[in-house]
Amino acid sequence: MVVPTYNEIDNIERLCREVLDAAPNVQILVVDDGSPDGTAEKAEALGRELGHITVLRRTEKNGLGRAYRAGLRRAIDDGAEICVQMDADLSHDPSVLPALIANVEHGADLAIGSRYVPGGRTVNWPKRRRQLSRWGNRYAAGVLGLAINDATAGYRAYSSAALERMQFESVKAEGYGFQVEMTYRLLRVDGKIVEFPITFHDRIDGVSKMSGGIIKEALFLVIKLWVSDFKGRHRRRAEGA
Ligand SMILES: Nc1nc2c(ncn2[C@@H]2O[C@H](COP(=O)(O)OP(=O)(O)OP(=O)(O)O)[C@@H](O)[C@H]2O)c(=O)[nH]1
Ligand SMILES: [Mg+2]
Repeated sequence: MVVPTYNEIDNIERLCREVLDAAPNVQILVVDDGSPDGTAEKAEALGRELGHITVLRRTEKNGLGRAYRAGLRRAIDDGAEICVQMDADLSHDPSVLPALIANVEHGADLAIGSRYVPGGRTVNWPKRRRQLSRWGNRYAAGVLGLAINDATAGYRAYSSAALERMQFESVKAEGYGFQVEMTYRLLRVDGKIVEFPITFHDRIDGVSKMSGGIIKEALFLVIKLWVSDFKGRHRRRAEGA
């Protein structure tokens, strides 16, 4: 399980304990971008106490996408056959973990913890955030023709083979766009995606790292992907003619 962190000292202990309670065989890889609040040190201490936790320390806050690319690479190199992505802020319920993993064990390339399929929901999210997420998903799915209800979701389990097949390290986006681009890539290599309903809770402790820049990046990314898709189809048609 790859958990990117930046200043998550108030959440990291509860997260690690709950994850290991729910799924005792999981290996947690905390990818910390030099959090000044001591998140990495705390995670290392927890690792000494509980086992199953390693920390990949990076020196600069470089965005979610970069942290995930480095973390997924390390997890696969360390032998993981299934890689889970989870935020550190307890928005993603650890008790769902076995179900997400089971979906991949039973043949999915990607199991998405989805807020927008029947049974899924968001709790305590301000109306503005809820609408941004809902319309962001409709926009991405509509423009790119993705039959996915929650393409921006950050709670996911991938088969490592599928991650390699879609060449995840060349995914460019950094913020929410990262999840959209990963979903898009997987569908382009005919990956099988399952959406599993989750209840998403707004963070209680710590500070959100969401920004206007991240939203803008996602907006432009969808257009960029659409253009490259369009050009690809055009080229294939021309070659076929
Ligand atoms: N390593 C690393 N982790 C990050 C970075 N930005 C965010 N994170 C982590 O990524 C996860 C998601 O970030 P959040 O701030 O919760 O962003 P969000 O869930 O999109 O937004 P909220 O709904 O407001 O919480 C958290 O675990 C953060 O600590 C970064 O630049 N580097
Ligand atoms: Mg969050």
